[in-house]
Amino acid sequence: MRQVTVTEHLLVHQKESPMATGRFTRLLNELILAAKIISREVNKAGLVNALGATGDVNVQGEQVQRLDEFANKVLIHRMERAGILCAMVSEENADVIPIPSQFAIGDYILVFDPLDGSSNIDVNVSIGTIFSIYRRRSGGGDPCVEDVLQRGTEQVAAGYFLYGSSTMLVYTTGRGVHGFTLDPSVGEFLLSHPDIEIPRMGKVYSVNEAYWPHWDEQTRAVVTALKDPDNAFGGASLRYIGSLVADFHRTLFYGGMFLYPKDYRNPKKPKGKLRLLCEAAPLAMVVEQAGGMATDGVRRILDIEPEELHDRVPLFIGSKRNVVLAQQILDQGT
Ligand code: AHM
Ligand code: MG
Repeated sequence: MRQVTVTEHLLVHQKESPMATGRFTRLLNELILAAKIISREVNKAGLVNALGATGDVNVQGEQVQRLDEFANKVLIHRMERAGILCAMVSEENADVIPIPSQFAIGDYILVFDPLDGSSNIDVNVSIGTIFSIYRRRSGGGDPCVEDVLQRGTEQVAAGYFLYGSSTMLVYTTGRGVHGFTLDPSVGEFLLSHPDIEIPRMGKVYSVNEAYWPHWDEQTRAVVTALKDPDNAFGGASLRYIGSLVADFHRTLFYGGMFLYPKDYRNPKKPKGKLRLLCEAAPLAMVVEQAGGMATDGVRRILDIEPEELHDRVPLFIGSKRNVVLAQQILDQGT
């Protein structure tokens, strides 16, 4: 059987793009190597004392897990040496991560959530790495925060690695969405899901419904509609893993909608929990490229101008029909 490796796939795309210099392909290849290292560590986590918390609290006020820290270090270590980036942003770091002066500087910016779904690490539930790539805005000199604060529409590429029952890479460069599965026997990601398209409508909804008391009336009305067998949503099923990458991945293939709304009565989460740059924008690019939709309840996620590196945003993401229907219910309250 003819099997296409991710490198081959990247090279074909590089050839099709008039702007391609090969640097972007190198960037993705470095990222893939980092993800393979993380995947290896995740797979043997229970054996090598890699589970549990470090005792530190990150910039988001969350417990840092040992594997969070490991994944963050691997990504920074590999990517700063690649010679292609001018800066990085990690969910785990408060500020922009500069490229040390001993390494070559490029003009791409990498934004990532090193290990999404950390709270699931110790119980062997799927987790993932989310990434997003931009070009820098300004010319030379040290890149500043403004270089990084770009709308999702400016993303050159975005995707995620899912460390699940198998390790997968799903990514887009703006020409459709493609999925690759890591074949551990050869250490290569092989094309397993070309041209992924999300169903136009799906019956599965995904939300942490324990937050019902924190939601406003419109959000409650959306979730009530999702349960109603007579509603246009079609009488949904609920699935919630608590790992965004895993919940998103299921939504991408089965259709439906994932939502993490704002917590109206929770002063800690007035905009929900998820981060615009590290989580929402990359998945919004993937879902749109697959024919789906992502909003914050009012605006298209990709059009939102970030104000700060770790801005949070409510997220409604999935099949177009589901997100439009949710939007219509939310609009009724405005
Ligand atoms: P993390 O990036 O620190 O793991 O946090 C984000 C995670 C998402 O993966 C998931 O969708 C969400 O937190 C779950 O939050 P909650 O426990 O509030 O439902
Ligand atoms: Mg996350």
